[in-house]
Amino acid sequence: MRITEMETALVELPLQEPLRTAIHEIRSVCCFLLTLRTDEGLVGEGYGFSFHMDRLRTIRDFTLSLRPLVIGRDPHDTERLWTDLLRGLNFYGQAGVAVLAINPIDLACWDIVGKAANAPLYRLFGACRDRVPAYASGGLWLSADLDQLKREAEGFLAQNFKAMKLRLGSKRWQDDIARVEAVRDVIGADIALMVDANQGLEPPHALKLGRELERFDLVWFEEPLPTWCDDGHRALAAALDVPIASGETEYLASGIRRMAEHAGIDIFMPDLQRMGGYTEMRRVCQYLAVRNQPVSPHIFSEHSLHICASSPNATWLEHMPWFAALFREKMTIDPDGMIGLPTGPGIGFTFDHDKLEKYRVE
Ligand code: SMN
Ligand code: MG
Repeated sequence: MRITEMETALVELPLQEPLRTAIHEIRSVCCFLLTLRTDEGLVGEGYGFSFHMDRLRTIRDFTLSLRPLVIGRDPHDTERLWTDLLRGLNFYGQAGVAVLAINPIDLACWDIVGKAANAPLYRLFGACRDRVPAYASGGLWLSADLDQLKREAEGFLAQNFKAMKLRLGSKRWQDDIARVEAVRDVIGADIALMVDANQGLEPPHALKLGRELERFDLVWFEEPLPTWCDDGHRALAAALDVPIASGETEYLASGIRRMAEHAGIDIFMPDLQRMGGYTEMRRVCQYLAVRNQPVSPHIFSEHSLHICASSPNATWLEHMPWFAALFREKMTIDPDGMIGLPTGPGIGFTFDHDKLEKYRVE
């Protein structure tokens, strides 16, 4: 089988309202859709994402520049192709745009591999479960006031979620504690709660806040410090009872390995597009399994489902609803807060090009 064509499209999905985290101002969700066609008629789909359309165009252009390395290749050669793409981009570094540009190609190749085998990807990867526990992540932003937080937490419970994530990073730690209290008041003690400071804190502030957070029985305290701050994370993890989660902003296995060896992180959250797709993502999850460390993939829920269902050390799926509009098939949350794996071949979520027409930009 050979790849014969590579097509791209840009879409901008609107948000109901602008969102804020400790470091992001989010106005819309920009996605770059990639379609690979083959001489056997099978089609593979992958996508990348950014909050900024002009910067996403640069990623798209990097991906298109890889065309000569992709056309004519057998999509089953995922490892060989991935190595060639990374080597082809070596001049631009092993992080950032160079790696983000590889991700949609790798996803689309794996989609074809699954379709050729007529099996959902997680079954080809080696299944360990058919449903995964999910936490709600599309809400409880730093931009929400206490009343809005309470309404959103109630909304998540009504949608069957048994876990949810709250963004922190207020100037005063007391304000963050009030946010946690407001959400715990609504959800009670039995619903799992995570918090995410999005790298927004200085070490002394993170330590003070972390100590105050210990009484809320949190699943994790995510990205308290800048991603590169290994010494600070190690000190924090040693001082606090609440588990420290991080990794979404690291690139490739080398980034996750540095963090695992030096930062004392308890829970790892590799991000599919910063890993450059499934090929490296699976390597990273297996590396963490060998270290007996838990993993909870960062966003891209439809695609991360296959990682959660084939990694014995995966704990929670992050349910981020932003990308649902891209696909014909939809995830559903069972009464016990679990999400089932798709039954269709490959990724099992296919671009809804008709509905996406109105979001297209060029
Ligand atoms: C996050 C996700 C997507 C955009 C901004 C912030 C957050 C998370 O760090 O982990 O969900
Ligand atoms: Mg995060």
